[in-house]
Amino acid sequence: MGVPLDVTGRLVVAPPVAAALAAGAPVVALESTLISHGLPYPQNLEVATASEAAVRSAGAVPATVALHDGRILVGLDAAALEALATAPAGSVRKAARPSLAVALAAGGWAATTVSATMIAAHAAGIRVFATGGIGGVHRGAIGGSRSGSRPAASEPTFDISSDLEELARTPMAVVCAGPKAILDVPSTLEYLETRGVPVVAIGQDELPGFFARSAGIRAPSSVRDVAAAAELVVTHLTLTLGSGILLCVPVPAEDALREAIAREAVERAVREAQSEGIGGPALTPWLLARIASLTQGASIRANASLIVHDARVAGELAVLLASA
Ligand code: PSU
Ligand code: MN
Repeated sequence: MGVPLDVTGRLVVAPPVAAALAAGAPVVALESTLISHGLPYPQNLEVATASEAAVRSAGAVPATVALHDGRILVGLDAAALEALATAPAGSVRKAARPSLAVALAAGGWAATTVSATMIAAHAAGIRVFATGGIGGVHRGAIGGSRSGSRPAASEPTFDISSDLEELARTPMAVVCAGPKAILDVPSTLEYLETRGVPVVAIGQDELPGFFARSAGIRAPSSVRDVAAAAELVVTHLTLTLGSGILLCVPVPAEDALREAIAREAVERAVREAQSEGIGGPALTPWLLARIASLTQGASIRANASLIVHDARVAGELAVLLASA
């Protein structure tokens, strides 16, 4: 067809992001599925705007990633953020590695998950990315579950997020508040270990638990602060192993859900999703919305707070890496 087969033809890097990258200045990629599918309006727009502001206040340039009319946008302006946040339910696709081509071919707006955002950010030359919680091994994906339970009679769903494979194959630092608590967290950690992804908690020994400060298990490794994390990131990326590195910071204490409250809501939502036959890419948004209603909005406060906090920490990390 004579079409150049290269992602750069699809990539549109916003001028402030391109300028920062050309100057070696710090840049932080942000994803957009949490805007379109993870949080309701208006909290989604507030979080998207506050995350960009948090990256800027740390001294870095934010680059929110989304797809529009066949192009991969790295860096959105205020109008684009608003378009994503206010689009009618169901009108924005959720683009992950397996659905990236379909979403580009379909045109219109699509939001990028962790996997698709990593692809875009890496192609643009960005080394730091902040999200809320990564996707992982869903409860029941491998039959029984090591986090909570699923009826014993159920067949394995094999629902394992493409986020994990992306972390295994794309070299960048991803800052999150831990794997989402809706997942089988121990199995998610095992998967990441098998695929060679370091998982590092910052500031505590316990793995952050997304809605709660702790997942109730020890993190595979931990560092004292962001400066120590930056050193580890440099060492990891210098090895050119090809994999990313996952940095986990706990949700700010004032907005965290109590562990027991979070666990109860998560387990009930997972049971209901199973009995209602919810699965595939719709599962994560469905669970997050159901938990929001079960906790009367407290989970949204925690989710919003941890996303903005992750963006700030990622900004600090990017600044340290730019001067390393
Ligand atoms: N973090 C949040 N809310 C979200 C997500 C992350 O606080 O909605 C999104 C990310 O885009 C992540 C996706 O990649 O959820 C995981 O979806 P799945 O389980 O279908 O792979
Ligand atoms: Mn899935």
